[in-house]
Parts: sequence; structure tokens; C-alpha cells
Amino acid sequence: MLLEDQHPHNKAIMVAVLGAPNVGKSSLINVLLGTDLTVVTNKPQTTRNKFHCVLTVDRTEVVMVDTPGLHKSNQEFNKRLNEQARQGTEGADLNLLLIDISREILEQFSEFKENIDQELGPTWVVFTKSDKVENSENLPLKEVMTQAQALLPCLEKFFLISNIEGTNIHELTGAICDRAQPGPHLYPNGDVSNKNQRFFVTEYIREQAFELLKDEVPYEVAVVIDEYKEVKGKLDPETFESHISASILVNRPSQRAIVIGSSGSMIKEIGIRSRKKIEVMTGGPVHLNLHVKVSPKWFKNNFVLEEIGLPRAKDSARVWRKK
Ligand SMILES: Nc1nc2c(ncn2[C@@H]2O[C@H](COP(=O)(O)OP(=O)(O)OP(=O)(O)O)[C@@H](O)[C@H]2O)c(=O)[nH]1
Ligand SMILES: [Mg+2]
Repeated sequence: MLLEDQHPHNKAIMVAVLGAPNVGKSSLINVLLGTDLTVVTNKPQTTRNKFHCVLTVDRTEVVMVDTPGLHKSNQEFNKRLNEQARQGTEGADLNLLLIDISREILEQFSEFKENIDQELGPTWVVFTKSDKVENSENLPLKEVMTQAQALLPCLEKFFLISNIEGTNIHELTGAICDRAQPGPHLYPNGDVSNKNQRFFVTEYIREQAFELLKDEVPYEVAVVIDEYKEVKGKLDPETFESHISASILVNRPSQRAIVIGSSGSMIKEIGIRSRKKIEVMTGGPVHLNLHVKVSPKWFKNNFVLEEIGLPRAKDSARVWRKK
């Protein structure tokens, strides 16, 4: 659709969703969207890339930018995650800083200030997980905000929400839409993200690996697509089937055995669960073939990192090339 073909009353806003790992950023986006687009698990560092998730309410387009949780680390992989989060604020009209009220609150503000390491535009604080704290409405959040504003002058106002119970979600959505300015939509043709289906396939497989695997294994797993074909349905040529081969990369041979599981039970479960979600996305049958490959220290390998959408960060380690 051409810009001039857009409705003259269109409004738009881009909102970056920021905060520490596991505070509920992706959950909030899914709740606002009303679908399970972006991946959520109970483990920190689930989200690894910045990307757009699009919500359209009447003539207002809200582009929510999901980001990895900001945290301190000297590891190359984590530096790249943080860079994604920092870049997620580029072009945003508004930032939401999510703070988990079931954890130490003020500490999260000071860690955020340190980790974001840049000046921010207008930012609203969203206190999450109100359902986890008894009488959360009695918390002295106004006083907390005064202290937080001394650290981060960009903070404008706050909301107290629960993604699980839906508390104050309507208020937050309404306030975001009210903040939108007249202007063209970035996704006038109904796209829900700037990432393609291949990306979400890898995310849905990794989500199940995160859910089902324990200890360090989920963090040492990456998913890459080997082949992705759409073929006409055998029974009904009007429909399409997706034929997908993907590899789950692990760091060590012992992890390969864990991801495969006894008699292949683990890889089978990851496949069954992720296939269901992929079928909802594609709207047709999916044939999913999963392999597990040992790729030692893939999280330090620039080629793999680039492939999973994590290019170098500003503070990336220097690469020494042999002459
Ligand atoms: N009780 C409760 N749990 C929540 C709430 N919001 C999110 N969670 C849970 O918190 C965990 C982390 O949620 P995510 O949405 O993945 O958090 P995130 O901030 O995107 O995490 P990263 O991607 O790792 O940075 C999941 O187990 C969610 O179900 C909430 O409002 N209340
Ligand atoms: Mg997330």
C-alpha cells in the first residue's frame, strides 16, 4: 500500500519494551496483542533478538518492540543480547521500563541505568507481577518513582499491572493509544512483525527446548533452519503444507544426548509441542524434522551468532586475524 493510500486519520506509535531478564516483557506484548506471538518461558534470557510485534486498534497502529533482558556480562553472547536491547530503543516514541515488584525494586532501576548506558526518550515504568505481591496496590510506588526519577529523569509515570490476571492492561493500552500521533502505519498490510515465519519457527522450537531442558542446557542451545519449503497439499491442492528441517545446536556431546533424550523422547516432545504452535502460525499442516548438532562454543562463533540475528555489539571483543 502506498503512503498516500493510507487513511488520513491513521495514528501510529512505536514502543520499546525494556527491562531486566524475566520481568514479563514478552508476556506483556502477548497480552496486549491477544496472541502468543513472542516466546515466554519461566527462564531468564528467553528473548534473544529485538523485533516488532504489531497491534492495530481501530486506526491506531502500536508497534511494540520486544527486546532481550538487559543484564551485566562480559561474555560475547550476552554483550550482543544487550546491544539488541539498546538498539530496540532506536526510533521508539516511547519506552516502557518493566520492573518486577516481586524482586528488589530500586536495584532494578539502578541496574537498568547502568546497563542501558544511553540517554532515553520519554519512558513509562510498568511495575509487573502485581499478582505475586499481597496488597500490591498499597506499595509506596509514588515514593519509589520519585527516587527512580532522580536516577532516570526520562521517567514520566507508572502503571501497576499483572500479565497473568490482566490487571490494568486496558488502562495501559488506552494510554499508549492516546499517546500515538497522526501518521502512516508501518505495517498497513496487516503484517504482525518485521520478522518472517522462519524466525518464529526457530523461536517456537527454542521456546520448547527452554521449557523442557534444565540447568545450563537451554542457554547453550540455538536453533537454525536447514530447509523450509511450502508445498501444495496432497489431499487439497488449494492448501499448503510446510516442510521444515531445523537443527538444534548444542555446545557439547553430552548435551546432544540430553536433547535427544532416552530413545529420542526429548527431541520428540520438543518437536510435537513446537509443531503445534508452528501450525497455528502457518494455518496448515507442518512436517517438522529436528536434528541435534554439536557445534562447540557456537555462542562465541561470529557466523552462528550472525545467523541467529546477533551481529557484533559496540563492545564486542576484537577479532584478531592471522596475517
Ligand atoms: N505471576 C506473574 N508471572 C508473570 C507475569 N508476567 C510474566 N510472568 C512470568 O514471568 C516469566 C518470564 O516472563 P517473560 O515474558 O518471558 O519475561 P521477559 O521479560 O520477556 O524475559 P526475557 O525474555 O528472558 O528477558 C514467565 O514465567 C511468565 O509467565 C505476571 O504479571 N505475573
Ligand atoms: Mg522476553
